[in-house]
Amino acid sequence: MASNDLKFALFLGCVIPNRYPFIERATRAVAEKFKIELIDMKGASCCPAPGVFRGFDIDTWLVIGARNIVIAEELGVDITLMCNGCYGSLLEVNHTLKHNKEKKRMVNEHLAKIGKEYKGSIEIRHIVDIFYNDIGPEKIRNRTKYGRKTPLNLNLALHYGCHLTKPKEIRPWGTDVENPTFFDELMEISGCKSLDYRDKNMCCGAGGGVRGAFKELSLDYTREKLENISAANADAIITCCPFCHLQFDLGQVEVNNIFKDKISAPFNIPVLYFTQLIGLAMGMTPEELGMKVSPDLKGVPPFTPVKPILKKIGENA
Ligand code: 9S8
Ligand code: 9S8
Ligand code: COM
Repeated sequence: MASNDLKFALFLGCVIPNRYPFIERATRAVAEKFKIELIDMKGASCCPAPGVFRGFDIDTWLVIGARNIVIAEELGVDITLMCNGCYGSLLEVNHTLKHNKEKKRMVNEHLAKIGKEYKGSIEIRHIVDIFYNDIGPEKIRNRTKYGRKTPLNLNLALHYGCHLTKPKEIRPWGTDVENPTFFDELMEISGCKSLDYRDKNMCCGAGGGVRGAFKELSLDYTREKLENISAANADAIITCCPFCHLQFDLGQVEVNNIFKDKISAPFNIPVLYFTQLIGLAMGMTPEELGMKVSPDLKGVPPFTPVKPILKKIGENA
């Protein structure tokens, strides 16, 4: 069977295991339904984050990235991942090392100290790429058609995020990355509509080390995005990157505090990772998709409640 074709090493990155484990939960649960086999990467580290490490020292970024890629090379499978930043780093490290002999030699000199060698034998694939190009929107729509008694019928504000689409030359999305539609196509399932909203392709504000270094500035971007998203009357924000997810989810609470004099009313827009939406459309339960939190647990995500969505689609909130 073709199940073997969809076999990948799953690169987790830092934000999902540390801050948003439900993204992994939901993605694994939905991947299983589509017979995507995900293999753990023992010993994987930070990718390292493109907006941070690459900004300081390119060679360090290349060596750490290569070390992660080698883990999957040894497993003999391509890498898939759930974060745009990890995608940006590993994809671009891999591309650089496949094309630059000098850098490859430098990297392998370092890796030799731990008995490893970068070969350049695998590809790096965002999980959106797997769902869009390997499985395809039509198959997903077919699988979701009979998943629920009633369609979801939600108005969605999608956020692509910067590193998903750019630089376009080494990404699988075609040429028009200023107005991409692949993620919209993927999410228009179960009666859902992907809304046009002002400056849809603007950064969430978090990336490039901005959240770490200039929190208020980064949240001002988020405020602007939230204003545009709420003007479009979105029922939910859909992400494909845990860092964007954090910035919209936790960041929404922060925006409501920091900018309370600048905004007309506090925002309260549920944020879903895209595999959670696919799962809901397929009739999977909120529990299976990591959408239920015990009321006794404090300080765990989501910080902006997803209850309004669950209520709206008739799930027990
Ligand atoms: S790893 Fe460390 S900080 Fe992060 S999540 Fe995504 S980018 Fe890669
Ligand atoms: S975090 Fe995720 S991909 Fe980035 S740089 Fe601009 S947008 Fe949000
Ligand atoms: C954003 C990653 S997803 S980084 O902050 O640009 O490194």
